[in-house]
Amino acid sequence: MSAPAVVAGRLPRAGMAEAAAAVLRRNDTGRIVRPAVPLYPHQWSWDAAFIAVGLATFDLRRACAELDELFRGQWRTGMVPHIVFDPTDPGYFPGPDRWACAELTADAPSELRTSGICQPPVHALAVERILDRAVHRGGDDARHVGAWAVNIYPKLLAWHRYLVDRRDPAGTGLLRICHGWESGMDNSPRWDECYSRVVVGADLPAYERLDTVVVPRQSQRPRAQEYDRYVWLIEELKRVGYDEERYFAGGSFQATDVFMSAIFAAANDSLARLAGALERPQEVNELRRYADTYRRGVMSSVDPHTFLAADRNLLTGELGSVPTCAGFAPLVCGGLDSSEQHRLVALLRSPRWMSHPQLTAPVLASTSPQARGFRRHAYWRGPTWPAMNWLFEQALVARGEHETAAQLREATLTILGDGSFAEYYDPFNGDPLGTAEHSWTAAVALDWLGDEKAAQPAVQ
Ligand code: 9WN
Repeated sequence: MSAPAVVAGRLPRAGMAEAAAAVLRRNDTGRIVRPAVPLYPHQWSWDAAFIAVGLATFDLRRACAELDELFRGQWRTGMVPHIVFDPTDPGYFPGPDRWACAELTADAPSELRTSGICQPPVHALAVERILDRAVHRGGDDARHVGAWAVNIYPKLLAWHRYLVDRRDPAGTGLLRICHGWESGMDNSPRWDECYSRVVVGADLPAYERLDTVVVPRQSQRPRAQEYDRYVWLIEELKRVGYDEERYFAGGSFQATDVFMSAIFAAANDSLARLAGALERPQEVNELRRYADTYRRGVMSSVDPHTFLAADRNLLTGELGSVPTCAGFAPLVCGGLDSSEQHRLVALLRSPRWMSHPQLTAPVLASTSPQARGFRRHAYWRGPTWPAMNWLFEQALVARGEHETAAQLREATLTILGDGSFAEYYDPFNGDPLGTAEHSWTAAVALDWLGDEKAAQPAVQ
């Protein structure tokens, strides 16, 4: 399929779904849909879930296969690694040799190579969304998806149990992370304070970045000093053989992640519904308990002065104070009473966020445009990410905030009308940033534009 012509620099809405599907097809190796070529040539954990949601709009079986492929990389502990490497492509740093997971722990799979950290658990949300579409569509494909769900359910359950057991052994209701990459918002100012305490060892093995070759505008990617810290943390993880307990006993980056915890609460709701459909009452109770625990954890992180949820540096006890989109985590998991929800949505719609006078359209910037550290081009420090807008749009629908959801959806689709399907966008003028033809951007556009819109939002 060739991409439809861009009319006067803007894609007509009708042609956008076709163009987005063409992006996914171009990024498809036949086995995985790469996030972007050549910047991200492997399978990333949370990208794969968004991508599967997009694929489901035109090829349900392919959507299932995408998640199956990701779960082939699942560790014996249940962890779904943040990258499952394509053995044929050496074009990403840090690659499998640098992670050396299988060499250092028997928990990592030996038949394929992965990274040794994880990303937000959006997978159960994606599975439920795919199932909704399948039910809506009916026929053979729906039967296929039904059988597939039975098969993927225990893998999802093992993944959720991993997060509870290893990322929150004290049962606080907040998941802890060992690397900013685990949050999916790598370079967000959420983590500045945590990273400022990471001292890079003199014995950091030399390395060569590949991302800055592909995205030559350095201002759009993390800085060298930041990258050194990211890569150094891998060395720390290697030294403890990727053992979570040993890492959290002394590792130099340790934080609770409110956004990941909120996603986890919502994902447990989704998985509990699937467990119910599969008639597994004990697991329904277990998963509902997790959902409640993590919802409560997120609520306990809400700063009463800013109304936003805050991450905590576990090494200093300090709460994050920079207003980033992650602060709206309570919308993702639900649980606010109506006046609290009203207040949070009013903040979202205010000039600090979606109504900021310089925004080209009312999107959600990764960092508040009014924040001191806001940088409109810098990675996770200001630009808007369509995939995050989609997640929050789904959450707003689930919370009954239809008007704000529609505003966010329409604003994002307007920006996407340039046909670039970029990784992220300058929220002040809609310029595409990072890499073009990013799969999760195309995927969320497809979900929004899907003609058979599933009845339920992905987040419920
Ligand atoms: C590191 C693939 C991934 C996304 C992350 C995004 C970015 C990687 C990088 O790309 O992270 O994992 O090299 O910057 O921050 O959210 O999953 O699209």
